[in-house]
Amino acid sequence: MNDFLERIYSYREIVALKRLWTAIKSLPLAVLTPKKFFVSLIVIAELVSMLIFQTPQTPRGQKINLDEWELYWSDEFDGDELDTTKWIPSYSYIRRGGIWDKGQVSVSDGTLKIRTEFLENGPLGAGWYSAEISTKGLFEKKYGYFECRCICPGGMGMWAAFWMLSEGMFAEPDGSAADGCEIDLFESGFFGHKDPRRVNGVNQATGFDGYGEKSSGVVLGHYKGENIFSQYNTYGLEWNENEIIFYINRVETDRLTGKWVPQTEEYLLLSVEVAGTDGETGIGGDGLPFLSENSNIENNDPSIFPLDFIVDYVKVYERKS
Ligand SMILES: [Ca+2]
Repeated sequence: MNDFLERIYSYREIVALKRLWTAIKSLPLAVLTPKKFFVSLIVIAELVSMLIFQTPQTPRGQKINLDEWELYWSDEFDGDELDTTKWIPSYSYIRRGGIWDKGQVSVSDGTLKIRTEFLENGPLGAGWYSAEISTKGLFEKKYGYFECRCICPGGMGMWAAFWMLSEGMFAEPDGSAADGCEIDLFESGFFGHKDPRRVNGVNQATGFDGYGEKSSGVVLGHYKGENIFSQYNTYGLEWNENEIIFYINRVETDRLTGKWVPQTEEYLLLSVEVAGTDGETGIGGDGLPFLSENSNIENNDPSIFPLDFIVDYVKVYERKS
């Protein structure tokens, strides 16, 4: 049945269909308990809405218990500048519709801020500036629980992300993530979407074997957070030999096994990207299906800028032995 479904639906729709079937099957038993029955109806309504309108799903999986884990590495951004023993900030270069520059990175009040704004006289001239920071070469790790607590920048045509990458992503394609991959613990891109039901969610995704013809990728889904543009939420990934398990606010959204599980060290990235191409802002773009229809940064009320992606911490845990 899976092969048949895969020809018709994308991964996340198959997951929603399976969850819908499970919820429908549970209805006859749930009817004995009014509360359970009511919850089952809500779950069914949400899944039907996801399948028809692509609305975000509420995370409903297991909760991670951090008592079973110990802190291994962290940055709580307590100083007054970026700790460059942990992070390398991007140097000036054009990234999609904007420009990444380390001047857009600051640390204050216990938080990291990646600022997005239009600069007339930026290092590469006039343009929309934001930034990326990465632990490449400074901190790379295999397996663990990786979590970021942050407030996403609420602007159209831009998105924040907490992600992982490995050099193996760019190696000879081998049909798996074993030699390294990209994992997007979250990408926020729905601000300003014409359908308000889609706004308060993020994408979670992963892919391996580069970004060319042999690349494989999957968008796990579009999942709800709590007012992600004004409140702190946590986005996490549990990674062991057999699985990668995605979380929002420590509740599982989905998991992948087999060829999707990297078996080599990965580094961490935090970034804000501006939609467009070659430094020209624009709507959408290749490989950016999650962006809102209004996704040109120029469509925002100028008074929202400068706009910060605010990160309270990044923490990495190791399972207690
Ligand atoms: Ca590979």
